[in-house]
Amino acid sequence: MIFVKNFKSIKDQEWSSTKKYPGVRYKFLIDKDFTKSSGLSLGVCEIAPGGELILHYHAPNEIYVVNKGKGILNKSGEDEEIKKGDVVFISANAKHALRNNEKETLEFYWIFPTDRFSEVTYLY
Ligand code: 7BC
Ligand code: NI
Repeated sequence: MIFVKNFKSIKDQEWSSTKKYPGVRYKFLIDKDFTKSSGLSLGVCEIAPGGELILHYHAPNEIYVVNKGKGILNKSGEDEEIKKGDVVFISANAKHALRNNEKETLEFYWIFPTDRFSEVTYLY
């Protein structure tokens, strides 16, 4: 089974957010809760200036693809600036965080090797 989905097609999907991550909002593009997909899932996340996806870890590996802006990636205690065009591999249970200290919104895609985002257990 193959399908193509455009970012514009999620215009109608409400942004999700959580109090844990101030200034962070996200939508789901390829995700078994929304699409006839399995094995992999992908969503898009925006971090507003001053916002932060706080330090966390989870059992599945994760990939980030930075699409807009710049951010500071915390790699289990070591900071590295990431920017548009960068891709990041985060191994299982590696602690990571991402904050936006810039004036421009940071946008990135995340990918999990799971059917859906909702099955990823976030630990802190
Ligand atoms: O963007 C979100 C929303 C909570 O999650 C993906 C980023 C991550 O590191 O797990
Ligand atoms: Ni993560």
